[in-house]
Amino acid sequence: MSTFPSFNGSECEEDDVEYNKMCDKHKHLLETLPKGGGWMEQHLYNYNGFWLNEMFLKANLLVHTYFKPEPTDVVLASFMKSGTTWLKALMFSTLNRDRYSFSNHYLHNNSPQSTIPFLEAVSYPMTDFTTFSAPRLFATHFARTLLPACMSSCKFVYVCRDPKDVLVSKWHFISKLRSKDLPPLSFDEAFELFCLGVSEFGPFWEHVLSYWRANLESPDKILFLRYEELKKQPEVVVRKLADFMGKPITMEEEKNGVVGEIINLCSFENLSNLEVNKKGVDKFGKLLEVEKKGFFRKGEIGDWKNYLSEEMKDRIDGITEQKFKGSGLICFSE
Ligand code: PAP
Repeated sequence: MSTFPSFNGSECEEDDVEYNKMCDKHKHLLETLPKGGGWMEQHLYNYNGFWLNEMFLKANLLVHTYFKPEPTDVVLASFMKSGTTWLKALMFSTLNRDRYSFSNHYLHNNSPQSTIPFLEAVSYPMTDFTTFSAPRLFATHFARTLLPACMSSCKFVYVCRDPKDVLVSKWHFISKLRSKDLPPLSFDEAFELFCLGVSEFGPFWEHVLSYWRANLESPDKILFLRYEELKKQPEVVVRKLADFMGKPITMEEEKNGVVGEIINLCSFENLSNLEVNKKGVDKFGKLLEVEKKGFFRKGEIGDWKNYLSEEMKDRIDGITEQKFKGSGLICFSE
């Protein structure tokens, strides 16, 4: 039994009728869905209110067709660049704290990305996730409403972040992944697209709201976190994560400083300085490779101040205020 995957699918018949039907649907959707300007590729497609590229649209159909959730699953959900890498490391090391010593840890030799598989990275035939031990951990950037309804039996950890920092982080990240056939995406263009909601997995605000509404409906099923609170009070969040994943920190562990060990192991300073995270690539499915160091940039709150004019800041804050109005969600005030 393994907690983390090899990401390889098992063999199955080539003429899988269901798969072919799904591919036809994918093709039809690409021909008919509304298109918007892509960050990585030329186009994004608006699927049920959210913008996906061709690969992520296919992954979404695969998840709907083949993914079989378990009530014990814990899914880390986030909009891109909101703290996923950090949460992957924290959730994995919190859940598996009896399995690895902090002086010789899995994360010393393996990237955080390898700990929890992304649902967006699934391909056909799908990995046999039934071999994973419970609770299985998954990650996703899909909005809650794009996931199968039967996943309401799972638990979700949702992490959100100030959209201004998300935009800056995403622009840096995507600039490196952008197709060489396209001209570079200027920050001004990225800003405009982001404000219009045209952004992989976006609109940002609807994404946050999709999980916030689910959180209001079933508070025991969703742990709603903010990158900023994690930066300010990591120990509070680690204890919450441990409780939520069904493995509370014991008195003995508190005495032994386990919470501090987890925080230090997963800190930006520690992870970004490990050799394993400085070289090579993380592979996501068959089509996407990302340089490991690309997941670590500054890891700060408020870097947007170096990129956004006062007018740009006011525009994003205005959209946030208007979209979150009446939802109970607190805006990002930094
Ligand atoms: P993803 O959507 O591609 O998975 P994600 O991990 O959500 O990316 O976000 C990356 C951001 O988290 C980067 O922010 P920045 O561009 O503003 O610097 C990255 O630096 C930051 N990050 C990664 N690991 C950590 C960490 N351990 N602590 C704090 N921030 C981190």
